[in-house]
Amino acid sequence: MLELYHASGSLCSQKVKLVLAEKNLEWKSHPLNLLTFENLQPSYIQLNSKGVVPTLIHNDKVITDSAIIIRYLDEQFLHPKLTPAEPAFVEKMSYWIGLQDKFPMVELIYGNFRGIEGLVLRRSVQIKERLIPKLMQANSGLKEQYAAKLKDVNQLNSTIRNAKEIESINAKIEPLLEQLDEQLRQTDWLCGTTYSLADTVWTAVLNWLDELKFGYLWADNKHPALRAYFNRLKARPSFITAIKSDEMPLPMILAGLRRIFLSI
Ligand SMILES: N[C@@H](CCC(=O)N[C@@H](CS)C(=O)NCC(=O)O)C(=O)O
Repeated sequence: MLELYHASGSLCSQKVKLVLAEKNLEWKSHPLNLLTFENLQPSYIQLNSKGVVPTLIHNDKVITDSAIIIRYLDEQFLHPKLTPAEPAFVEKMSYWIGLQDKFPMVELIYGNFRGIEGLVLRRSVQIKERLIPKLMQANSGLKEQYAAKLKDVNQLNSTIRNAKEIESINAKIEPLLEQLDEQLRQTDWLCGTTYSLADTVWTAVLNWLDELKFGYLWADNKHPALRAYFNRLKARPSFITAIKSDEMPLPMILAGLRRIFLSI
């Protein structure tokens, strides 16, 4: 039995959901509401010390971090294999996953989201800065974990409030897309002729960039190979299952809005 702690719309959860869908695996869903800070509750911190989604449970084993989870799933569930057979392509897959992992997507999302969603996300970070010290005080056994979380949250808040830093993160998107485009002019998928874990990771990222209105970077005649690739990714059934149907249920949205704006 596979169990996944995840959140609707979360980039890192989507990477795992894509792999589960590609492999047609059944899983038990434990949705967390990040807007009511369920991920910061002591019971979840005990499972995932960083208080982030996703977390996978398989045969009583707890696995955290999306890059580790997707590799684990590919090792445990062989059909279809999402790691290329040739060592050179395996190396390439690690390169593409690592490149994405190093890119500050959280800062990019929190710094660029416009409208009400952006406001909600940025307010949630400020609320976390006040909430975590209280949780730390009430749960002395988890002091270290909450202290580390608070540091991360303070860092995130300082980055997203700094327009220059967000601008400099944004300026790194196009060179990244150019790298992808160059590869995709040579091969259909990032690691050759077959779809791999690298493609699942970049599906979630490109979709988020599109949501954040960076899709113009591969529109028109810019990066045509990347544009065709994104269309191929969107045509896969896994995209519908893991991303298009990944909407936050209304009661969760309302609970989140109440928490963020009315502190209830
Ligand atoms: N490196 C981790 C990052 C996980 C992560 O940052 N998850 C975000 C959602 S995409 C989260 O849980 N944010 C809530 C929070 O930090 O409070 C992974 O890939 O699993």
